Amino acid sequence: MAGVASERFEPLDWEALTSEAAPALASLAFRDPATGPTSAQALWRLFGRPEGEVRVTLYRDHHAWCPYCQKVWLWLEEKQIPYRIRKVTMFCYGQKEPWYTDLVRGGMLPALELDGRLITESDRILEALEVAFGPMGLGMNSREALPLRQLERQLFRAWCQWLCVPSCGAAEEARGQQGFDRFAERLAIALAADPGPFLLGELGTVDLIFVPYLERMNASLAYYKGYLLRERHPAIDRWFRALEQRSTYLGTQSDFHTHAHDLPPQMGGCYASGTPQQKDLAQRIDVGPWPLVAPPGSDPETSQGEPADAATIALARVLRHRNTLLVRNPLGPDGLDRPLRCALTRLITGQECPPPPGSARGLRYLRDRISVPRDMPLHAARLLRRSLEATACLDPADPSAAGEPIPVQHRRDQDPSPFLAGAHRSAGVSL
Ligand SMILES: N[C@@H](CCC(=O)N[C@@H](CS)C(=O)NCC(=O)O)C(=O)O
Repeated sequence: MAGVASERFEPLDWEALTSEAAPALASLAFRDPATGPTSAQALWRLFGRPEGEVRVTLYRDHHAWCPYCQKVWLWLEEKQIPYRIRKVTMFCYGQKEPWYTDLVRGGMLPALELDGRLITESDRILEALEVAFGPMGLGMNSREALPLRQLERQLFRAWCQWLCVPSCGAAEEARGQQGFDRFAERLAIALAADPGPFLLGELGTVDLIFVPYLERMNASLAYYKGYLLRERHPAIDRWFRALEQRSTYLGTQSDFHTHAHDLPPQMGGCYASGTPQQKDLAQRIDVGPWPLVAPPGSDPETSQGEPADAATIALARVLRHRNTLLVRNPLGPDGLDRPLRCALTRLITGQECPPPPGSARGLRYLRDRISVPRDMPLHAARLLRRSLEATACLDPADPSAAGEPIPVQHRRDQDPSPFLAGAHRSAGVSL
């Protein structure tokens, strides 16, 4: 047995890893981005219609970080309107494409072209879509929807007031929370007024208007305040659970880690309460383990279990960008090649595979930059982060070495241009 204990487990080579990923690659190819389930990588969504019938182009951001884009994106997916997607860089993570600033002065997102007419401002876009293709549910300008849209803005302001204004201690934090809970409770009452899980009966535009910021509130308040929105407001949890039954929402849904780190530059800062519960939850969101709340409590991030193909999907997505990931990493291609194969071997086989000394910071750099849904779905990202972290912990030289910190003023570490240039091109897919 002594011989076995001292044996070093060799990582799989790239060829073996590629064949491990074959089933996921085949299933991802089978799920044609133009016609399959909602996917952040798609550049066309045809829903079985010919390209010639496409009347709509949606301009949205590369990383799926823009909340105003998400509601338009979801609307088109729910209504199955054939559309083309053109992706644009946000100021916080790179250089805005000049063709886009030529089209939209100021470069704000989203924008949408409908029958050749350019429309900006997400609510104007939704109105134009409702006119062209019919309302979803009661319609966003119905008498019933208008007060709910107002409530969405009130909740948004209360969230900003709590999250984005530095507080001078526990009393002010408590006031921030009370201000937020007041409007969250109103939403819960509106949700409870109807027997179904959605506002105003069936899923409608007004629900979609709530989606982007409720998702971001859920994530950011957990990370920065240790506050669990879904646990605190069961009607809101029921609404999320119903959304999580829909492949449309799952295709656009992000996770706590992504939002915790994409919001600060977009919001001009997010402030942590610093309580023990907050610190503990933030640490878990960054490093795991998942689920974030141990059973029997329910997972505050998702009601969906882990799909059987989550690990191979994560592997397939890394392989797609392997060269750029190696070049962009602080360890460089030679430094990261073996540690990354160790982490991917662990992801696929479960086998611990110690990386060479000095690898931990490169593995953690990558762990911290997996973005959901841009790169892969939530469960695949959890498994990949877990394997990267577990492999970093086996670094024989410095197992606790941190990766480069995630910037908070900007996210130029997430500049998409090298990935766009470096990806093996496949039709209809970006990143
Ligand atoms: N009121 C606008 C707000 C749009 C907005 O704030 N867009 C942000 C992204 S979330 C933007 O494009 N900022 C410029 C950038 O980040 O590049 C709408 O509803 O469409």
